[in-house]
Amino acid sequence: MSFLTRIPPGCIIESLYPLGVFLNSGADRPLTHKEATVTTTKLIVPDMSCAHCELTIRETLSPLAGIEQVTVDLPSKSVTVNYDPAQIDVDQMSQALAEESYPVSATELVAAS
Ligand SMILES: [Cu+2]
Repeated sequence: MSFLTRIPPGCIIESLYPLGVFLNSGADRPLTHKEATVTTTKLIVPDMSCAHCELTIRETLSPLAGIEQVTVDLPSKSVTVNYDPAQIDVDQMSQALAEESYPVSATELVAAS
């Protein structure tokens, strides 16, 4: 948590993570403004039903350019993605998942950059 003290007051990063999601928690370096241009969106994927689905979804999204982090939650059938909006958008993620037979039924912006 010590890195928090290095974020200047009023830095945009504070408004980025209203849900307490810290991308680089544990990283032994200060967050920069460049790294802060990360958007978080939740994708609802109703067809995921087991750990295998979870793995497929993670392996589909993770390699895409601009994807920073993929967190799959099976019980809520949601995929929380941290990404650089300059490199990839939600439509591209949805399309990649649809091609793997995991269509996205809804999306919810969690935090914009
Ligand atoms: Cu499955």
